Amino acid sequence: MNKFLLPAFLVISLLLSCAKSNNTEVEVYNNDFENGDLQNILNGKISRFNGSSVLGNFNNEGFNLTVNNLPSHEVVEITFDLYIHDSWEGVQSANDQTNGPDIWQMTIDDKLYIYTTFANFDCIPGNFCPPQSYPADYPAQSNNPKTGASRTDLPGFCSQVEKSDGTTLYKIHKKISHSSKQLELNCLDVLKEKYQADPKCDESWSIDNLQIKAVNIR
Ligand SMILES: [Ca+2]
Ligand SMILES: [Ca+2]
Repeated sequence: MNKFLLPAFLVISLLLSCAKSNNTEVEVYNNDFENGDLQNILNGKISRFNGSSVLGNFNNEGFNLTVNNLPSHEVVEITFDLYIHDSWEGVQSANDQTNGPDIWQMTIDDKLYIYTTFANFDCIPGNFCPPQSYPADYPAQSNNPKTGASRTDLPGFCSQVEKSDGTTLYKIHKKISHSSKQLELNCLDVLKEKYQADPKCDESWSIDNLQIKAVNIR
């Protein structure tokens, strides 16, 4: 390389790396629920699942988290573990509403970002394999049970014993345009089940390791 080109290349590289450093992110919320912190959460409750404290479990209900005083930002990143416990039926029974559809949704500031169904079955060859919407939105029904899951080997919620339905872990990661100083996260389900002695043992969900970052991209 020409002896003048190398210093020029280094200066340009340095300028580019400085430009990138303007892209800042600030963690505005982080909760693993291990210390029982339910501050700013409406309808929050904590249970033990698989050796960890989780937010939940929920059946035909949900929670509301408000985060205040966000710094200047254009984007927020939301990540959490979503546990789908036991026998969700996905898009089944959409006509008679007996066992499904089993809907789960997430809104931020009243805007819907996830509106889906989960089917928590193991597909056995030769048997009916009830589809789910996730990772697409309801009423999509083109995905097999547990599509997009991170783990499928966890025990059910009540028995805490491994069984065929068990619990499925989905890693949720959403990056959305957002600039206001306050953020309201709402997660809830609309679960359908006709025959059930104990709804929260039949099908439910919980959340862990909830983190929210405010990102400044200017
Ligand atoms: Ca935890
Ligand atoms: Ca159901």
